[in-house]
Amino acid sequence: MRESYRVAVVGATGAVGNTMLQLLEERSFPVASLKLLASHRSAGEILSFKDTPIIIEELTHDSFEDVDVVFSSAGASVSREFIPTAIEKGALVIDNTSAFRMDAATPLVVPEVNMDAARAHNGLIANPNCSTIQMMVALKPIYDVAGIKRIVVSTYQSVSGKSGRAVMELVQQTTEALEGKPVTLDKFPHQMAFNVAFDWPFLDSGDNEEEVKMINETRKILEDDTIGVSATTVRVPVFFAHSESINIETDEKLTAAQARECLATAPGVKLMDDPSNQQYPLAVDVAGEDDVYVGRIRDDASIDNGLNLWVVADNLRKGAALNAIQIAENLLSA
Ligand code: NAP
Ligand code: 3JN
Repeated sequence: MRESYRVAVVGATGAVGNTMLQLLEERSFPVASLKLLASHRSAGEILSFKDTPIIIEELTHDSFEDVDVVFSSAGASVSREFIPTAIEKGALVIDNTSAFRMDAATPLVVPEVNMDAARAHNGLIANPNCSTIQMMVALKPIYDVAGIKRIVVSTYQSVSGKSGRAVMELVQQTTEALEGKPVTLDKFPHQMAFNVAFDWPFLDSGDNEEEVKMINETRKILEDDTIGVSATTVRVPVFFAHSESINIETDEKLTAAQARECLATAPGVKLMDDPSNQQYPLAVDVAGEDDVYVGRIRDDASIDNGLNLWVVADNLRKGAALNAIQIAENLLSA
């Protein structure tokens, strides 16, 4: 690793961008200089990094002069427009959006799972969707020892996955609903307070975009086009951390006890599986944590090689900013 790097954060004022700044500081990422980039709306505002105020700049094609590493999270269309310029200027870009995830020339990386793929990059590495990342961290150790034929996953996704403003809208809706007033609908298509809802654009197939991301990204990361993935993604009135109920069919028999043993030492995984003592991962406990928590591991007696797992992770940390920083740390230290 060089002594330090000139870093730019695109989307610095957003929920992911904010977490990125927090983690760069927390993990003592070797930052020589830091450029905070956002839209014209927040240009001129000030954010603080290591107690130093930094003025937010409007993102333009000139933003990447003298930048070594770019962390980008301002939406897919912004990435499509600006990342090619950043690469051209010689920066290493870690992109948190869906813009290039399925591009054959762009590695899609979860460090605990397929860090080797990152090393073949052409200046750009894509961070998977948050729901895919936590599922991959939990399932790769099982995939390696027993193979996986099919995954059936249902998610319980927190509102912070949508945006910083969505978090504020749930606060507002909760107050309104408790006061018996009509709820404000701005970011959400439905009432989110006291509700369980679907929150992503639907495709002609009936799947929504989040479900298709989970399916395609899983196959790309595992480099396995034969694996079956059935996903149902759901938004719940939780602020931080996504939970997932995952059912798998393995190639070789793996009992729940063997799966527990396998996950106990897996990188990035925290096993929390003692239901008789009420020990299992809960979103409120996992929010703010770095590991992917796994519990409620059970044999699924309805098929020969079936297992059930409950997987929870902080979607803004491991699901987005932390995964991106870990990719950069790994590449730069090589
Ligand atoms: P957010 O809270 O709404 O923040 C959006 C950020 O993008 C803000 O900093 C905003 O700046 C900036 N931005 C918007 N339009 C821009 C433009 N034209 N030029 C420059 N900056 C612009 O959203 P978020 O939750 O942080 O998510 C941001 C993006 O990250 C998402 O769209 C998604 O692509 C990605 N994401 C990925 C994951 C994952 O699963 N890995 C999870 C969540 C999000 P202003 O403050 O100036 O508007
Ligand atoms: O909804 C969530 O919990 C995660 C959302 C991620 C997201 C939101 C808007 C645009 C993405 C993503 O990371 O796939 C995108 C996008 O980049 O397409």
